Amino acid sequence: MYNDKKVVFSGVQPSGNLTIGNYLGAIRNFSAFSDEYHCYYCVVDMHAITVRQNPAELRRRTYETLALYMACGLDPDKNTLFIQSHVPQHAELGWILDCYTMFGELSRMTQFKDKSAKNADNINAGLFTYPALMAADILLYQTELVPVGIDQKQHLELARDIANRFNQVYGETFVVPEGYIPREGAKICSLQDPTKKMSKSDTNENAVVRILDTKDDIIRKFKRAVTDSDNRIIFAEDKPGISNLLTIYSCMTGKTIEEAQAQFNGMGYGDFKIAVGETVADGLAPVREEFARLMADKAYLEQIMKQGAEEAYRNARRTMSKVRRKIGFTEIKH
Ligand code: AQP
Repeated sequence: MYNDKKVVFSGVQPSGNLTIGNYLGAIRNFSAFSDEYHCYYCVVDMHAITVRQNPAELRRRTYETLALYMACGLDPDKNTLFIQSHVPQHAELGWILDCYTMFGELSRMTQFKDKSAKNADNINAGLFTYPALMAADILLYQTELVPVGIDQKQHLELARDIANRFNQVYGETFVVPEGYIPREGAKICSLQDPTKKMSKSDTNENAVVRILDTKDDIIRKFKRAVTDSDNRIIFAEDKPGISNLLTIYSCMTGKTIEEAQAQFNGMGYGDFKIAVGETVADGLAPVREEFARLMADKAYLEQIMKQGAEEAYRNARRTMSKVRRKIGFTEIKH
């Protein structure tokens, strides 16, 4: 805890155009913490390069992700918004924590298994040690709470294990963080395979609704969403497509699943899909407008990056000096 406020940390990879999964499962929930906590929201570009990125696109998406944070309601004067690679302590602590993370633990990570299968020609060491860098991101700021979607739960548990292990060896060094997984929207699924989560790097564009898609594109994708051969609009385990659409609708409107079911009772699937598409497109319209305004002022975005990096750097340094002392690194006075 610094400045008497407890800390929240979360990050998003600029590894693709963000989806409504990233929005509903994570970003949209971030601003709720801004008053009570010191919030660090990071664009984790170092994580993004665990999968090969086009340099110009990575740079553009880094600006875009920062602009999206703000367009989704994060005030840069109330939250520390920054880019991971601008604060070198992430890499420094990441390496140290690699040495406190077991090969067996990393081997069990389902995201590593999924991403290795998808990128069989580039199963690099960074992809494998990704969770140790994520632990560093979180532990560097003495974070209490990490708002994430359910896919990050396993990584977060590993971050807790690493923190506990380090604390046991060296005495209290890190706050052991808790996850904050939203009750609704923690796993938004693909529109083409609703048994899988929606991912920004999915190559099937019909599977993914992006925050910045046009209204027409959003409605077209929802119209093509995979459902089933039944005709009942109910939330049920054997109806993943319909359940996913009901979840998306309920997250966008704030209505409960029961209210949504009652509202669509008796409607055909075609009309239901259009109604969900329109709700999503209209709900995201203000975000798209604010995003366009922010992206037109690159100098302003750079000023926010600088302000965020300086603030993050100051607090990251405090943790690092403690860590270096505890593990026995020598220090020189500058
Ligand atoms: N489908 C989802 N439903 C709910 N939450 C989700 N998140 C991601 N997908 C969903 C949450 O968004 C935050 C940022 O995710 P990330 O950028 O760190 O990477 P990810 O979890 O690997 O997300 P993607 O979209 O699947 O990216 P790629 O395709 O690059 O791997 C996290 O809090 C995540 O839980």
